[in-house]
Amino acid sequence: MRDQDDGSIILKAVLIGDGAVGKTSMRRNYLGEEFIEGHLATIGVDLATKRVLYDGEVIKFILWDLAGQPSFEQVRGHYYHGSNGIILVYSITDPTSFDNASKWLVEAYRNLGYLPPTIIVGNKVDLRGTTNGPEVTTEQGVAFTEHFIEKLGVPARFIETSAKTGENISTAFHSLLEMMAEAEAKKAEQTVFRRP
Ligand code: G3D
Ligand code: MG
Repeated sequence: MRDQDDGSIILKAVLIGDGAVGKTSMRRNYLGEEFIEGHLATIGVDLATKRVLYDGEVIKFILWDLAGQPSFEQVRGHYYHGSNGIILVYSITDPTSFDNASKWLVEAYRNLGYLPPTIIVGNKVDLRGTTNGPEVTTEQGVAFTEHFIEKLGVPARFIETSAKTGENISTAFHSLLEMMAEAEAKKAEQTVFRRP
């Protein structure tokens, strides 16, 4: 989709994953508070945007972030609609959030009917080795992502981040942008090709 004001390409990405894994913190770390463009009060979603230059084109990158997890049941359809990319977040300090990661992908697929480019994020790496409880290892994250790519044939990448220290946060978003831009370019090519 293109912005009607300046013709820039609009790419939408949704943040998904269990509560308290750091989705909002990641978004804030990447964009800062001031970039919140709107709040869809009725469905409890914050929309944050950033204009980025990719391959000589201005891209308006819109991130959808749930303002509160509880009301999500009623809004999922709206939330996922038209997504060009997914940021699936779990916390390395919360193995349950990792176990639930595949459920989130299934639910995204159910709502979209396809899976767009996805970045799988193990957040809170700054806490690795500091908790007394079980943690999710890098190898587990890698294995999950490889399994996902193999099973579903979707472009996906894995990264570990800290929204607290900022480690790998911009790399994660840029990596997703790259995959989304590639997917869009491919779609555009196919459209041209199909024309009589
Ligand atoms: P959510 O949007 O996925 O629900 P939030 O998660 O971004 O609201 O984060 C939940 C809590 O985890 C917050 O703590 C936040 O500060 C913390 N957090 C998020 N990312 C990181 C990280 O990378 N490292 C550490 N150490 N903490 C993180 P509070 O105490 O405010 O609830
Ligand atoms: Mg949040």
